[in-house]
Amino acid sequence: MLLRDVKFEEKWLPGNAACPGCGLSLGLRLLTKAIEKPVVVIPASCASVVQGAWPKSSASFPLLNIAMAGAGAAASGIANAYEMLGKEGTVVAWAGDGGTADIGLQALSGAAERGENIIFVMYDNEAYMNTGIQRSSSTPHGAWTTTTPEGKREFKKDVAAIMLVHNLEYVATASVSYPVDFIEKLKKAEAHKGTKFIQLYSPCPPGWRLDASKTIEVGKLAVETGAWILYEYENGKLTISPISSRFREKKARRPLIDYLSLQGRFAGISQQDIAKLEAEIDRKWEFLSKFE
Ligand SMILES: Cc1ncc(C[n+]2csc(CCOP(=O)(O)OP(=O)(O)O)c2C)c(N)n1
Ligand code: SF4
Ligand SMILES: [Mg+2]
Repeated sequence: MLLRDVKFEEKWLPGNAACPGCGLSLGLRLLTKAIEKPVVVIPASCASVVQGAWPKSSASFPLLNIAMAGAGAAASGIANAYEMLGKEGTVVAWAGDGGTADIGLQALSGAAERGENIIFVMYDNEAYMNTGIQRSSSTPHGAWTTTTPEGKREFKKDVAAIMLVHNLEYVATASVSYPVDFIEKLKKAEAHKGTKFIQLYSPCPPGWRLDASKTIEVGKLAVETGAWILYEYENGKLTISPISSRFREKKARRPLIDYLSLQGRFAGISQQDIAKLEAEIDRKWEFLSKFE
């Protein structure tokens, strides 16, 4: 698929309340270009706010806003109801990193264990943005948030890896900086049975202290430095996506500082913490290679 093959029709309408350069808003737009009949469940997050209030909502598709912990459970119920009623629709849980990695992990794991027929997208902006940029378990080591003023001490929780061991038919990582790759992964996910999981890199300019014009650039740098690895796990086999496979060798990657220096949230990071982040990137590549 090429970018020119992506359909022009817009179902996530412009004029919504997202900040300029918002990754999750771009992600939702791409979702509606990949999935013909999306039925979307959104737990409390920026995604519940930026859509606006009915009847002036930007979402021209069925959408249910629910409590923060329950995306996996609500999506399960809707998927079963659609099946029983013989209604057509692809049920997608669209949850932030807080609503997935922390509050919401239990409902997601339960849905996966039951094999509910849903696509769960964790749009990962690496903090609780809607309530004022608090750290989540998905915030990277060294990043400033309002609750980690000197940089987060812990490392990012790897939710996609947690989903890998749920033995799902399809697990993938994607990025709003690579729209065709994300759309193709959504289409693949839709074709599989049971619970499918995609972790989507979604920059948040205010939360990352990033210039709003740099959303796509920072996502590309994340991939080119090896910090965000695009891959898919399909029927028991993990494949590094072609975009990321060019950066498998360490010497092919750009220096991590190119990625960090674009974002004010890393402005105070020490050399020692940069070295720890680099080591974590190497560990992640090594970890994924075990599933190939
Ligand atoms: C159980 C519960 N705890 C806290 C909140 C308050 N709350 C609403 S949105 C939000 C942030 C969600 O973060 P995330 O899921 O990462 O989405 P983002 O805002 O970053 O898009 C929080 C903490 C809530 N609604 N429910
Ligand atoms: S705060 Fe961040 S995630 Fe929330 S609407 Fe603005 S850019 Fe998007
Ligand atoms: Mg978040």
